[in-house]
Amino acid sequence: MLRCCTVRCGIRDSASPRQRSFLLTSQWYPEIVIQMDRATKRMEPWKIAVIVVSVIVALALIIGLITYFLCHDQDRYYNASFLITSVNYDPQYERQTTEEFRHLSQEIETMLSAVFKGSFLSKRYIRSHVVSLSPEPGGVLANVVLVFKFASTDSEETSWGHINRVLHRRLQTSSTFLNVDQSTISLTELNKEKGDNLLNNCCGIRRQTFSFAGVERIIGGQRARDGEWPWQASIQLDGIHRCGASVISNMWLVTAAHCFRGLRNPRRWTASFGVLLRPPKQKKLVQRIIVHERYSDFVLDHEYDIALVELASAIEFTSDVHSVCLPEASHVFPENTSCFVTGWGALKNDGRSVNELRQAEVKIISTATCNRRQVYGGAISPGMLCAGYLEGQVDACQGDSGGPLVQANSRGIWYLVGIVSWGDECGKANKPGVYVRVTYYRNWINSKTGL
Ligand code: 4AZ
Repeated sequence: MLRCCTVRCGIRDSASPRQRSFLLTSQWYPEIVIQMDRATKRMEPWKIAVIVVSVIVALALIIGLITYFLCHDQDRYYNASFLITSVNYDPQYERQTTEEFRHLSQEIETMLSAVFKGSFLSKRYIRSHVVSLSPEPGGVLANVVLVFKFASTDSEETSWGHINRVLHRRLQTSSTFLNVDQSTISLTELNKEKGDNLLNNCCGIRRQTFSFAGVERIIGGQRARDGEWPWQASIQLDGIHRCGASVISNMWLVTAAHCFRGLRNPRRWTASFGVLLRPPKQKKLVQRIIVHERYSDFVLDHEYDIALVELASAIEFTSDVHSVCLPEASHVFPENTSCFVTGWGALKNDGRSVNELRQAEVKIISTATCNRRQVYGGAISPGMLCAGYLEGQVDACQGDSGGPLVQANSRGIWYLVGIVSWGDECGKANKPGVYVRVTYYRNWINSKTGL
């Protein structure tokens, strides 16, 4: 275009640089404008549309990004500690899974929930979780992780100040049972990593609340979502899924003994974690397999169907992979209460395993009912537990063996109730799933793992 312009404007080669420059500004410029004007006029409508749409999209993106960074909510974690003077320290508070720990923690969490829900922070408060109860002169020192949702525009100092003020103003007077010494209240902000770490190191916790859409089945059921059952593991022989298992610490899994029938060489076994078998979130080599010493590969009465798997290296606990709580040996899970069984097992009897983890809601059936002649006719021993429905349909199946049957307590903490063990086919009427009763083997688990 410029070359064509030189000819048309008639700039003389003999003109001096000053003259040239003058000629360029006074004579070329209008011509260029005219030319460009013509070019624009000549531009095809679709090109104009593309340019306009691109500009609009770019602007929307920029505005979206700015609003996201300025206005989106972010979880903030805090560590609160305070002395409770109305309770004497009980050595049972040392372990998170005792009834005593559960009871006091529930009281504390309910109190904190009332404190924040009754304050101007009600919409910001998400949850509180007691992580430890320790002895202190004059009472029990409670250590709690608090989770809030603040807009990213709220400054850290302001959020901390609001929470601290509410704690100091309302904590003392909020419970009739718990007396909090105000002078001991301390609040520190935790970064996300530290907050997540503290929560992920507590057993039986789920990152978020998942709603259950009625009864879902492993046989023909719906898939579980990321982080929904973070303690679920797959144990694999030569890289192929064989059984389910439950994470009970960063080094130990618990599963069914029959998974290792004739195959007890740990070097052939690996464990994977995460809702998908392929690709998994984490994978670990197996160091040691401990099958219950009274389990027999040859006696088919399904007794002592429990085994422990020690990993070669520790699992890195995340929101998607961490442990379930083990119940106390004395705990009783009442009949007819709801549990969930999860696994990659078959969707029909003698079917194949699936790649996506599935879940099913089942109910605990009393041993008396399960031992009825038309059900299992006396085959259910004290170390076993039945769960499912006498009408059938909802059940665990082949490939789910070794996997968890879990129940949430009133604090929303999940406990391992059973281990998928056996059954007469899958989903048949009067033939519910039979599970290893974890409370019955609680002391055996402790004797092997120290947990
Ligand atoms: C199995 O063979 C198996 N319906 C597991 C669970 C059930 C039946 C069989 C329960 O691994």
